Amino acid sequence: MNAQAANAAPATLSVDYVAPVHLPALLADDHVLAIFGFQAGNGAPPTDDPRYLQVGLQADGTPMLEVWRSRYPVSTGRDANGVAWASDGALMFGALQVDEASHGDIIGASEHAYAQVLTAPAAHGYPHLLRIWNYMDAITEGEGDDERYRRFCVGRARGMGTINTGTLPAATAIGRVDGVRVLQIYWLAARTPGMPLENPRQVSAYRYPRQYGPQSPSFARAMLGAPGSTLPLLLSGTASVVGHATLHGDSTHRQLQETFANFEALINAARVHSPALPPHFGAGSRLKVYVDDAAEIAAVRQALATHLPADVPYIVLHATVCRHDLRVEIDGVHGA
Ligand code: 3EB
Repeated sequence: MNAQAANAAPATLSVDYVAPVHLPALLADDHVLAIFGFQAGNGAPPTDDPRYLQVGLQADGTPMLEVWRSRYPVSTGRDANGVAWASDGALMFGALQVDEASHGDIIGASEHAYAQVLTAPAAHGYPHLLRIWNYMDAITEGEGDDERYRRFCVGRARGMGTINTGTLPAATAIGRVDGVRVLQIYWLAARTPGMPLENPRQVSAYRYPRQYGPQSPSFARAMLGAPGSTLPLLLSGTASVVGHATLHGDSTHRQLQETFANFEALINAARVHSPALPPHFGAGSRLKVYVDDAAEIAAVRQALATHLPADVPYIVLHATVCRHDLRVEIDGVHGA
């Protein structure tokens, strides 16, 4: 452990959804680590603050910003390689947008992006990747191993190089429906390592069999913060996958049920190490719900009302899940 890590203040992060009218006040607050605006298309972002990222996913209903806040003041900047960042002495937010055509194709773009995802956090003194989000257009376009998601997995693994699968970050990889061929990636990294977790109901994604593509997906199912941190449990994109198979391909309702069963098992696995974590979603949880078919959003909202206590804030986004037979996926954070 280096001297910085030994002296680092414990990591702290809160996640909230707020109305966009609050953007100026949020930008003026130096405890804000990152802000995400969900809006399809490539319209100009409302600010060039490096903490703000416009994600090209259409939010259902009233637009909301996702805000990450720290207990510590934040420094920000943009590096020559295009990485926008903010850091608070314990955590680093970073974001990168890579034009696919400039790197040949989605394999080249993801390889290029991941070389930076692996080097930029370490260069800033936050070498431990906890959580990564990947957003790309038309994720299920292409047949068999030519599918864009499978090609993204190939480029991601090439860019990561030889990484120990036991240290992979939690992640989301979701399709935008905006036609913009730009890979959007953002991450949360830390001075001290977290604890990656797997789901006992699921085969580890990095061990998926060959039938899902030439390169198994490089992510852990969840990440716990280092002992002493007050980080919420960081939940990867979770869907109706049991073992390695998709279940209930014909029913969004049953896929939601299976997804919540997966979360319950994952949270139980986390509680072995962090018993103070509540066993069920509640006021300390924040969820992002990705729905494949926009026509099903109303029904999904109804189903969520039966699965979730009323005090769980969530947002619903129209997005393409990375397997044709997955109709819904959910990610989020879960804390006390
Ligand atoms: C799954 O369970 C659903 O490739 O980074 C979820 C979260 C999924 C992350 C990724 C993919 C990824 O396999 C898909």
